[in-house]
Amino acid sequence: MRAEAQAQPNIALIKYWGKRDIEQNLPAVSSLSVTLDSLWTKMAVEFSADLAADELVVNDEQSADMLPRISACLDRVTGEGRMRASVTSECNFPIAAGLASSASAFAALVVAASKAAGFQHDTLSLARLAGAASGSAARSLYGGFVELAADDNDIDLISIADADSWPLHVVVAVTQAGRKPVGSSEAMMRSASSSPFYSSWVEQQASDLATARDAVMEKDFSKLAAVSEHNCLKMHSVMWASRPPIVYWNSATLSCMETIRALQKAGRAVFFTIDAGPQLKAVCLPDEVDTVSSALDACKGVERTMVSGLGAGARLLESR
Ligand code: 2P0
Repeated sequence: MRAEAQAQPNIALIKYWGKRDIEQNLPAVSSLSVTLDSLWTKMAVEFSADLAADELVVNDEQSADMLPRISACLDRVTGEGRMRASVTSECNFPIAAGLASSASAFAALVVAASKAAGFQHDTLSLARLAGAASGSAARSLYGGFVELAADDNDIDLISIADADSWPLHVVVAVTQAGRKPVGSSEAMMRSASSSPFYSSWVEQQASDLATARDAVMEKDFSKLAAVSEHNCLKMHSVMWASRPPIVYWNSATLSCMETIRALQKAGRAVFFTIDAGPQLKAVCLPDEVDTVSSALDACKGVERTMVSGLGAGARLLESR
């Protein structure tokens, strides 16, 4: 009746931006991500006949705003008519700030809920359940380099390379840890309905994905860097050209980009990516971590940096 699971966020190198089906939360484009190891969310789920309503505690505080999405996700995992649940979450990094906290949260939630309710879902089924709650969460069920294929009626997932097959590191520069002004779902819908660049974005995604997949297979850092930065900037161009525009960056985000450009000019193996928030994520080879962290720490407006290697997919911690 009680189970606890852990999942780590993932960072998309080829981005998910846009929905094919809003009701089922199916992505309009395929994506490719890396699962992190040192940032994590733990979720404990306990079903009880004594509860009158679902409860959610995040980092020791009641959290009413996320509860409807959590309850809907539990309904999908167990079917309706379930017992009410007490859900307790712990997260070691800023929430709803463009750091993929919903990805690790829903990935951990489906694993814990499935076990607590006595189901034996396979990983793909769990990924689809997580993806229905938050598109990027499906990828956190898997470790290492993960590809999410957006097919006509559902999603498919595959870990294309293990975390230890190519030990890339991610340095996250936190430029503003507060909650983002526009949620991803709303921003994606606005992009699809008003950005003149949206259809080109969708059309070009298969080609970017193929290039990135080849780069991972060949461990070709320059190739992965070029396609990832281009894909990221295209996604943000779609947003900037929406009406009203969606601009997640701040001036520190731009300073961080300039810092990465300077490191690249100096021959360092590093590239950047930016999601639905003002934080910059620098992806680099292990030898470059100290240099990249120090350079980003020195950027005006950077509150802190966090370093992570690549890690495993969501997993059960305990159940009883
Ligand atoms: C991604 N992002 O691929 C992209 C890049 C943000 C920018 O997936 O609406 O929370 O819940 O399915 O997964 C963030 O959006 O969106 C996201 P929903 P989600 O990581």
